[in-house]
Amino acid sequence: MTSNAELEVKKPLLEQFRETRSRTLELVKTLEKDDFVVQTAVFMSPPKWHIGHVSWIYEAIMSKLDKNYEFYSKEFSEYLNSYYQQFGVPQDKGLRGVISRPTVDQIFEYFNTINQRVEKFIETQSLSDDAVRLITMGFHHECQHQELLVYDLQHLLAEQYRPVRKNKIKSQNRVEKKSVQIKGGLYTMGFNGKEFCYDIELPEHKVYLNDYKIDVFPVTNEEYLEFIEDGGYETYKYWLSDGWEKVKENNWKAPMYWGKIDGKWHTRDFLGIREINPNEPVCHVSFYEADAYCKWAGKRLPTEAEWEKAACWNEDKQEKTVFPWGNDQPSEDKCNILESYHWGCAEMGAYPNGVSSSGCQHMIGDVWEWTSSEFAGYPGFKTGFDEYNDKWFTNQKVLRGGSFGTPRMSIRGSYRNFFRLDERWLFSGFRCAEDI
Ligand code: AVJ
Ligand code: FE
Repeated sequence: MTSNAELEVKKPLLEQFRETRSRTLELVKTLEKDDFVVQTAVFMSPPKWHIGHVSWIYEAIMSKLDKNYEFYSKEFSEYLNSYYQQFGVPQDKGLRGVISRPTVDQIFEYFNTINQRVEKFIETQSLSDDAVRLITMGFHHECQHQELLVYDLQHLLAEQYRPVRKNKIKSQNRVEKKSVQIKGGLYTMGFNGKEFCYDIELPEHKVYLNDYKIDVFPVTNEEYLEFIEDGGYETYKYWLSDGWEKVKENNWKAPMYWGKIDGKWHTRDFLGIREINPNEPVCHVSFYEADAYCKWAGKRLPTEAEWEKAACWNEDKQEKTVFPWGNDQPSEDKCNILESYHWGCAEMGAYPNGVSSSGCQHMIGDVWEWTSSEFAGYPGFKTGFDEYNDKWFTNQKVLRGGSFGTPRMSIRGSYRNFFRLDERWLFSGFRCAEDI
């Protein structure tokens, strides 16, 4: 017998689960079977692996909540375990695409079986607050992989012939280049909403900020081109030493996916091969490139605390909001990410361009924004799931905001994404800050 109180928790949990699972399937519905197996780079994963892995994580979660839980198959667990030593020795990431078994069909069968198991688990187990939190983390994990899957699909498909589609991207009408001033002092950073957040967004804690300036818009392609044309990639003095090494080692001359055709810069994405749109935020740059641009421009990257305060602090009301535009979740129709992927894909400005009360724009839903902050636990950090986030607390930088590929339900102002300093296959850009 399920009580009403339990139903109140279980019903939305089941709804969120189904919504998340069907979004995963939607994302791959136009693929051919051949597409599912290919891994186009060591940092990518084949679509079939994502489909399996997002399912496997629910098994990992259920095994933590129910000591008697039996995994579907040892072979599947070995292939689908990304990096959790606690569940055995994970397979080498670079080899995910050289394995033909489990087959694509078997992976989909697995996906469906796990659907039934999770639903049954939610329906029949008595769920503590911690159990609800862990299961919800499974949904958010799946959201993370939906975005990673989109990166991988772009890498897989943009490399191959595709007809050029009509460029549906809205131009952003960024006429004036300007920045806003933010008052310093003590700022309490971290998540303070009611819904789900990751362990790394907690606890809320005070940081001291000096007064600073931050740009209203992320750096655009047009602005970034000025850096390129001014010899940015050929001038050591703009670069961190490690960054300069990467520039030379990889022969970087522009952001990832850029190439010159008839003397003009083009990019390759879900729209096909198209000329650079000067108004879009620059995308597919590494931390090193973002940092070098800032140095060239006489500016700097914001810290993540500065980014968060500019995005979510309402000075008039003296309160922090969950999103730059307030506390309301972005609505479905304003950011139909699936529609974007399938029809001209990846539209910039997929989320409401809620101007933050500080006056900043496009802080969420265009590109992830590099910050100068090292990825580490906040003071008082407690792990929410061993190995998920906390073992990555070295040699990575925090990105804030969220991209046009981030699912709506997982977007919020306190979200901390993190990548290594030379990674640029994600939807990454940046905005500049300045001291006063
Ligand atoms: C936060 C995007 C770096 O890609 O490993 C996926 C997200 N964590 N599964 C990653 C994640 C566990 C993570 N990033
Ligand atoms: Fe994962």
